Amino acid sequence: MGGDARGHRPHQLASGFRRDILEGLARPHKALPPKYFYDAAGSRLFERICRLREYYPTRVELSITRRNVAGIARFAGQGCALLEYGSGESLKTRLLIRALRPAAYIPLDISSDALGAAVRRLAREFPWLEVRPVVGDFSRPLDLPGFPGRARRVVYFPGSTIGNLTPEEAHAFLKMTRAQVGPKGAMLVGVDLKKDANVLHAAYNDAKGVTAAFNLNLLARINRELGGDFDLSKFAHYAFYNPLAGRIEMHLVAREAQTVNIGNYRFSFERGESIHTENSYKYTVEEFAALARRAGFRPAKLWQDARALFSVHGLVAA
Ligand code: SAH
Ligand code: AVI
Repeated sequence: MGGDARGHRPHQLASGFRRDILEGLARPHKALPPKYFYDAAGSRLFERICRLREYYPTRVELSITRRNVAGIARFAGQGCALLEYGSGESLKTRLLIRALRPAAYIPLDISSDALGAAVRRLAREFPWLEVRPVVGDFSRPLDLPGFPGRARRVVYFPGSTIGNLTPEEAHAFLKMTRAQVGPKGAMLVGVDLKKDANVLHAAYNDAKGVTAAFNLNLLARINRELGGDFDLSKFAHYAFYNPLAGRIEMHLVAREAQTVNIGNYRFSFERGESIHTENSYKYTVEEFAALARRAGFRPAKLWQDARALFSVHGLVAA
Protein backbone atom coordinates (compact mmCIF):
# COMPACT_ATOMS: atom_id res chain seq x y z
CA MET A 1 0.00 0.00 0.00
CA GLY A 2 2.92 2.31 0.65
CA GLY A 3 3.66 1.75 -3.05
CA ASP A 4 0.36 3.41 -3.87
CA ALA A 5 1.41 6.53 -2.03
CA ARG A 6 4.72 6.85 -3.88
CA GLY A 7 4.26 4.83 -7.07
CA HIS A 8 2.30 5.33 -10.29
CA ARG A 9 -0.94 6.59 -8.80
CA PRO A 10 0.02 10.29 -8.38
CA HIS A 11 0.89 10.44 -12.12
CA GLN A 12 -2.54 9.03 -12.97
CA LEU A 13 -4.07 11.70 -10.75
CA ALA A 14 -2.02 14.42 -12.51
CA SER A 15 -3.08 13.43 -16.05
CA GLY A 16 -6.70 13.02 -14.91
CA PHE A 17 -6.58 16.61 -13.63
CA ARG A 18 -5.68 18.04 -17.07
CA ARG A 19 -8.29 15.94 -18.87
CA ASP A 20 -11.10 16.72 -16.41
CA ILE A 21 -10.38 20.47 -16.36
CA LEU A 22 -10.33 20.77 -20.16
CA GLU A 23 -13.50 18.69 -20.44
CA GLY A 24 -15.29 20.61 -17.66
CA LEU A 25 -14.50 24.02 -19.18
CA ALA A 26 -15.65 22.90 -22.64
CA ARG A 27 -19.19 22.16 -21.42
CA PRO A 28 -22.07 24.51 -22.23
CA HIS A 29 -22.48 24.94 -18.44
CA LYS A 30 -18.89 24.97 -17.24
CA ALA A 31 -18.34 22.68 -14.21
CA LEU A 32 -15.25 21.31 -12.47
CA PRO A 33 -15.02 18.37 -10.02
CA PRO A 34 -14.59 19.49 -6.39
CA LYS A 35 -11.96 16.83 -5.71
CA TYR A 36 -9.45 19.16 -7.43
CA PHE A 37 -9.73 21.78 -4.68
CA TYR A 38 -7.31 19.76 -2.60
CA ASP A 39 -3.74 20.49 -3.65
CA ALA A 40 -1.36 21.54 -0.83
CA ALA A 41 -2.72 25.12 -0.76
CA GLY A 42 -6.35 23.93 -1.01
CA SER A 43 -5.94 21.46 1.85
CA ARG A 44 -4.47 24.22 4.02
CA LEU A 45 -7.39 26.52 3.14
CA PHE A 46 -9.87 23.75 3.94
CA GLU A 47 -8.23 23.29 7.35
CA ARG A 48 -8.73 27.05 7.95
CA ILE A 49 -12.40 26.72 6.92
CA CYS A 50 -12.82 23.99 9.54
CA ARG A 51 -11.76 26.46 12.24
CA LEU A 52 -14.09 29.30 11.17
CA ARG A 53 -16.88 30.42 13.47
CA GLU A 54 -19.46 30.18 10.64
CA TYR A 55 -18.41 26.70 9.47
CA TYR A 56 -20.27 24.65 12.08
CA PRO A 57 -19.92 21.11 10.54
CA THR A 58 -16.40 20.38 11.81
CA ARG A 59 -16.99 21.81 15.28
CA VAL A 60 -20.34 20.06 15.69
CA GLU A 61 -19.17 16.69 14.36
CA LEU A 62 -16.14 16.85 16.66
CA SER A 63 -18.36 17.53 19.65
CA ILE A 64 -20.82 14.74 18.68
CA THR A 65 -17.85 12.38 18.39
CA ARG A 66 -16.28 13.50 21.68
CA ARG A 67 -19.56 13.20 23.57
CA ASN A 68 -20.39 9.76 22.18
CA VAL A 69 -16.97 8.26 21.66
CA ALA A 70 -17.59 5.29 23.97
CA GLY A 71 -20.83 4.36 22.17
CA ILE A 72 -19.23 4.86 18.76
CA ALA A 73 -16.33 2.61 19.78
CA ARG A 74 -18.76 -0.05 21.03
CA PHE A 75 -20.61 0.14 17.71
CA ALA A 76 -17.45 -0.15 15.56
CA GLY A 77 -15.78 -2.69 17.83
CA GLN A 78 -12.38 -2.37 19.45
CA GLY A 79 -9.53 -3.80 17.41
CA CYS A 80 -11.34 -3.33 14.07
CA ALA A 81 -9.53 -2.41 10.86
CA LEU A 82 -10.46 1.20 10.08
CA LEU A 83 -10.48 2.55 6.52
CA GLU A 84 -11.15 6.27 6.18
CA TYR A 85 -12.08 7.91 2.89
CA GLY A 86 -11.04 11.58 2.49
CA SER A 87 -9.10 11.48 5.75
CA GLY A 88 -7.47 14.93 5.32
CA GLU A 89 -5.81 15.89 8.59
CA SER A 90 -7.43 12.90 10.41
CA LEU A 91 -8.71 15.30 13.06
CA LYS A 92 -11.85 13.48 14.21
CA THR A 93 -10.19 10.15 13.68
CA ARG A 94 -7.69 10.81 16.44
CA LEU A 95 -10.57 10.69 18.94
CA LEU A 96 -11.75 7.38 17.45
CA ILE A 97 -8.28 5.83 17.37
CA ARG A 98 -7.80 6.52 21.07
CA ALA A 99 -11.10 4.79 21.92
CA LEU A 100 -11.01 2.02 19.30
CA ARG A 101 -7.36 0.97 19.32
CA PRO A 102 -7.81 -0.33 15.74
CA ALA A 103 -5.73 -3.25 14.44
CA ALA A 104 -4.82 -1.02 11.49
CA TYR A 105 -5.76 2.41 10.18
CA ILE A 106 -5.94 2.99 6.41
CA PRO A 107 -6.33 6.71 5.64
CA LEU A 108 -7.07 7.41 1.98
CA ASP A 109 -6.94 10.87 0.43
CA ILE A 110 -6.41 12.51 -2.94
CA SER A 111 -4.20 15.15 -1.27
CA SER A 112 -0.75 13.65 -0.70
CA ASP A 113 0.26 16.75 1.27
CA ALA A 114 -2.61 16.53 3.76
CA LEU A 115 -2.11 12.76 4.04
CA GLY A 116 1.65 13.01 4.61
CA ALA A 117 1.25 15.58 7.39
CA ALA A 118 -1.54 13.54 9.04
CA VAL A 119 0.52 10.33 8.96
CA ARG A 120 3.56 12.02 10.53
CA ARG A 121 1.38 13.35 13.33
CA LEU A 122 -0.31 9.97 13.88
CA ALA A 123 3.10 8.27 14.15
CA ARG A 124 4.10 10.72 16.91
CA GLU A 125 0.81 10.45 18.77
CA PHE A 126 0.11 6.72 18.36
CA PRO A 127 3.47 4.92 17.99
CA TRP A 128 1.71 1.55 18.47
CA LEU A 129 -0.69 2.08 15.54
CA GLU A 130 -0.24 0.39 12.17
CA VAL A 131 -0.97 3.11 9.60
CA ARG A 132 -1.22 2.22 5.90
CA PRO A 133 -1.74 5.45 3.95
CA VAL A 134 -3.09 5.46 0.39
CA VAL A 135 -3.04 8.39 -2.02
CA GLY A 136 -6.08 7.66 -4.12
CA ASP A 137 -9.32 8.90 -5.68
CA PHE A 138 -12.43 7.31 -4.18
CA SER A 139 -14.60 8.47 -7.10
CA ARG A 140 -13.15 5.78 -9.37
CA PRO A 141 -12.50 2.07 -8.89
CA LEU A 142 -9.62 1.60 -6.45
CA ASP A 143 -7.27 -1.32 -6.16
CA LEU A 144 -6.93 -1.11 -2.43
CA PRO A 145 -4.53 -3.55 -0.83
CA GLY A 146 -7.40 -4.93 1.25
CA PHE A 147 -8.03 -4.98 4.94
CA PRO A 148 -5.38 -6.77 6.96
CA GLY A 149 -6.07 -9.98 8.88
CA ARG A 150 -9.44 -11.07 10.22
CA ALA A 151 -10.35 -7.90 12.08
CA ARG A 152 -13.84 -6.47 11.58
CA ARG A 153 -13.87 -4.02 8.66
CA VAL A 154 -15.12 -0.54 9.35
CA VAL A 155 -15.25 2.33 6.87
CA TYR A 156 -15.20 5.84 8.30
CA PHE A 157 -16.45 8.72 6.12
CA PRO A 158 -16.77 11.86 8.26
CA GLY A 159 -17.05 15.55 7.44
CA SER A 160 -20.12 15.19 5.20
CA THR A 161 -17.76 14.60 2.29
CA ILE A 162 -20.56 12.30 1.08
CA GLY A 163 -22.53 15.53 0.50
CA ASN A 164 -20.07 16.50 -2.24
CA LEU A 165 -21.32 13.52 -4.27
CA THR A 166 -24.65 13.59 -6.12
CA PRO A 167 -27.23 11.26 -4.50
CA GLU A 168 -26.60 8.81 -7.39
CA GLU A 169 -22.84 8.90 -6.79
CA ALA A 170 -23.42 8.57 -3.03
CA HIS A 171 -25.57 5.49 -3.68
CA ALA A 172 -22.84 3.90 -5.82
CA PHE A 173 -20.21 4.80 -3.24
CA LEU A 174 -22.22 3.24 -0.40
CA LYS A 175 -22.75 0.08 -2.47
CA MET A 176 -19.00 -0.11 -3.06
CA THR A 177 -18.23 0.26 0.65
CA ARG A 178 -20.95 -2.26 1.54
CA ALA A 179 -19.14 -4.82 -0.63
CA GLN A 180 -15.82 -3.79 0.87
CA VAL A 181 -16.76 -4.22 4.55
CA GLY A 182 -18.44 -7.61 3.97
CA PRO A 183 -21.35 -9.15 5.90
CA LYS A 184 -19.92 -8.43 9.40
CA GLY A 185 -18.63 -4.96 8.65
CA ALA A 186 -19.89 -1.48 9.43
CA MET A 187 -19.73 2.09 8.29
CA LEU A 188 -19.68 5.40 10.15
CA VAL A 189 -20.78 8.37 8.05
CA GLY A 190 -20.92 12.04 9.00
CA VAL A 191 -23.86 13.74 7.27
CA ASP A 192 -24.75 17.43 7.33
CA LEU A 193 -28.46 18.00 7.94
CA LYS A 194 -31.06 20.18 6.21
CA LYS A 195 -31.57 23.36 8.25
CA ASP A 196 -32.25 27.11 8.19
CA ALA A 197 -30.81 28.33 4.87
CA ASN A 198 -29.29 31.38 6.60
CA VAL A 199 -27.07 29.14 8.73
CA LEU A 200 -25.98 27.29 5.59
CA HIS A 201 -25.43 30.53 3.70
CA ALA A 202 -23.13 31.90 6.42
CA ALA A 203 -21.12 28.65 6.54
CA TYR A 204 -20.25 28.94 2.84
CA ASN A 205 -19.88 32.75 2.76
CA ASP A 206 -17.63 33.43 5.75
CA ALA A 207 -16.74 37.00 6.64
CA LYS A 208 -12.97 36.45 6.35
CA GLY A 209 -13.29 35.21 2.77
CA VAL A 210 -11.53 31.89 3.42
CA THR A 211 -14.17 29.91 1.51
CA ALA A 212 -13.83 32.37 -1.39
CA ALA A 213 -10.06 31.82 -1.38
CA PHE A 214 -10.62 28.03 -1.26
CA ASN A 215 -12.92 28.26 -4.29
CA LEU A 216 -10.60 30.59 -6.25
CA ASN A 217 -7.59 28.37 -5.47
CA LEU A 218 -8.94 25.96 -8.07
CA LEU A 219 -8.17 28.57 -10.77
CA ALA A 220 -4.79 29.29 -9.19
CA ARG A 221 -4.06 25.56 -9.26
CA ILE A 222 -4.95 25.40 -12.98
CA ASN A 223 -2.53 28.29 -13.56
CA ARG A 224 0.22 26.59 -11.52
CA GLU A 225 -0.10 23.06 -12.83
CA LEU A 226 -1.52 23.44 -16.32
CA GLY A 227 0.00 26.78 -17.35
CA GLY A 228 -3.38 28.56 -17.36
CA ASP A 229 -3.71 32.35 -17.37
CA PHE A 230 -6.84 32.84 -15.23
CA ASP A 231 -6.94 36.34 -13.72
CA LEU A 232 -8.38 35.57 -10.28
CA SER A 233 -9.53 39.16 -9.79
CA LYS A 234 -11.96 38.65 -12.68
CA PHE A 235 -13.91 35.87 -10.90
CA ALA A 236 -16.19 36.09 -7.87
CA HIS A 237 -17.02 33.39 -5.29
CA TYR A 238 -20.78 32.71 -5.29
CA ALA A 239 -22.38 30.16 -2.94
CA PHE A 240 -26.09 29.71 -2.24
CA TYR A 241 -28.52 27.11 -0.93
CA ASN A 242 -30.72 25.57 -3.61
CA PRO A 243 -33.74 24.34 -1.61
CA LEU A 244 -35.25 22.32 -4.46
CA ALA A 245 -32.09 20.28 -4.93
CA GLY A 246 -31.29 20.34 -1.17
CA ARG A 247 -27.73 21.49 -1.72
CA ILE A 248 -25.30 24.34 -1.40
CA GLU A 249 -23.90 25.21 -4.81
CA MET A 250 -20.55 26.90 -5.18
CA HIS A 251 -19.71 28.78 -8.35
CA LEU A 252 -17.01 31.08 -9.70
CA VAL A 253 -18.70 33.85 -11.67
CA ALA A 254 -16.94 35.86 -14.38
CA ARG A 255 -17.00 39.56 -13.44
CA GLU A 256 -16.53 40.54 -17.10
CA ALA A 257 -16.35 38.95 -20.54
CA GLN A 258 -12.92 37.41 -21.07
CA THR A 259 -10.93 34.61 -22.65
CA VAL A 260 -8.69 32.25 -20.72
CA ASN A 261 -5.87 30.13 -22.17
CA ILE A 262 -4.74 26.77 -20.85
CA GLY A 263 -1.83 25.63 -23.00
CA ASN A 264 -3.19 25.57 -26.55
CA TYR A 265 -6.82 25.63 -25.42
CA ARG A 266 -8.84 28.82 -25.24
CA PHE A 267 -12.08 29.27 -23.28
CA SER A 268 -14.37 32.27 -23.53
CA PHE A 269 -16.58 33.60 -20.75
CA GLU A 270 -19.53 35.95 -20.97
CA ARG A 271 -19.94 38.47 -18.18
CA GLY A 272 -21.86 36.68 -15.36
CA GLU A 273 -21.14 33.20 -16.70
CA SER A 274 -20.33 30.69 -13.99
CA ILE A 275 -18.12 27.69 -13.40
CA HIS A 276 -19.99 25.33 -11.07
CA THR A 277 -17.29 24.06 -8.71
CA GLU A 278 -19.07 22.16 -5.90
CA ASN A 279 -22.34 20.79 -4.58
CA SER A 280 -22.74 20.12 -0.90
CA TYR A 281 -25.92 18.09 -0.40
CA LYS A 282 -27.79 18.27 2.89
CA TYR A 283 -30.02 15.40 4.01
CA THR A 284 -32.70 14.80 6.58
CA VAL A 285 -31.93 11.83 8.84
CA GLU A 286 -34.61 9.80 7.07
CA GLU A 287 -33.44 10.73 3.56
CA PHE A 288 -29.94 9.54 4.36
CA ALA A 289 -31.17 6.38 6.09
CA ALA A 290 -33.21 5.54 2.96
CA LEU A 291 -30.14 6.06 0.76
CA ALA A 292 -28.11 3.74 3.01
CA ARG A 293 -30.86 1.09 2.96
CA ARG A 294 -30.98 1.14 -0.85
CA ALA A 295 -27.23 0.44 -0.85
CA GLY A 296 -27.57 -2.66 1.37
CA PHE A 297 -26.94 -1.16 4.80
CA ARG A 298 -29.17 -1.16 7.87
CA PRO A 299 -29.04 2.14 9.76
CA ALA A 300 -28.35 0.88 13.29
CA LYS A 301 -27.21 3.93 15.26
CA LEU A 302 -27.61 7.66 15.05
CA TRP A 303 -25.74 10.36 16.91
CA GLN A 304 -26.73 14.04 16.63
CA ASP A 305 -26.19 17.37 18.38
CA ALA A 306 -29.03 18.96 20.36
CA ARG A 307 -29.76 21.51 17.59
CA ALA A 308 -29.85 18.78 14.89
CA LEU A 309 -27.22 20.55 12.80
CA PHE A 310 -25.18 17.43 12.00
CA SER A 311 -25.53 13.66 12.23
CA VAL A 312 -23.27 10.63 12.47
CA HIS A 313 -24.87 7.43 11.14
CA GLY A 314 -23.78 3.95 12.24
CA LEU A 315 -24.58 1.52 9.41
CA VAL A 316 -24.27 -2.26 9.44
CA ALA A 317 -24.59 -4.73 6.59
CA ALA A 318 -28.29 -5.51 6.04
N1 SAH B 1 -12.37 13.90 6.76
C1 SAH B 1 -11.91 15.25 7.01
C2 SAH B 1 -11.68 16.04 5.72
C3 SAH B 1 -12.92 16.35 4.92
S1 SAH B 1 -12.53 17.40 3.55
C4 SAH B 1 -12.89 15.95 7.89
O1 SAH B 1 -13.91 15.37 8.24
O2 SAH B 1 -12.66 17.10 8.26
C5 SAH B 1 -12.64 16.27 2.23
C6 SAH B 1 -11.37 15.44 2.13
O3 SAH B 1 -11.59 14.46 1.14
C7 SAH B 1 -10.12 16.23 1.74
O4 SAH B 1 -9.04 15.86 2.54
C8 SAH B 1 -9.92 15.87 0.27
O5 SAH B 1 -8.56 15.90 -0.10
C9 SAH B 1 -10.52 14.48 0.20
N2 SAH B 1 -11.11 14.14 -1.09
C10 SAH B 1 -12.04 14.84 -1.79
N3 SAH B 1 -12.39 14.18 -2.90
C11 SAH B 1 -11.67 13.02 -2.90
C12 SAH B 1 -11.61 11.89 -3.77
N4 SAH B 1 -12.34 11.85 -4.89
N5 SAH B 1 -10.79 10.88 -3.44
C13 SAH B 1 -10.03 10.92 -2.30
N6 SAH B 1 -10.05 11.95 -1.44
C14 SAH B 1 -10.86 12.99 -1.73
C1 AVI C 1 -15.39 18.60 2.33
N1 AVI C 1 -16.76 19.12 2.22
C2 AVI C 1 -17.68 18.31 3.01
C3 AVI C 1 -16.89 20.55 2.45
C4 AVI C 1 -18.39 20.96 2.38
O1 AVI C 1 -18.85 21.59 3.32
O2 AVI C 1 -19.05 20.60 1.41
C5 AVI C 1 -16.10 21.36 1.45
C6 AVI C 1 -16.33 22.84 1.57
N2 AVI C 1 -16.71 23.61 0.60
C7 AVI C 1 -16.83 24.85 1.06
N3 AVI C 1 -16.59 24.85 2.35
C8 AVI C 1 -16.28 23.60 2.70
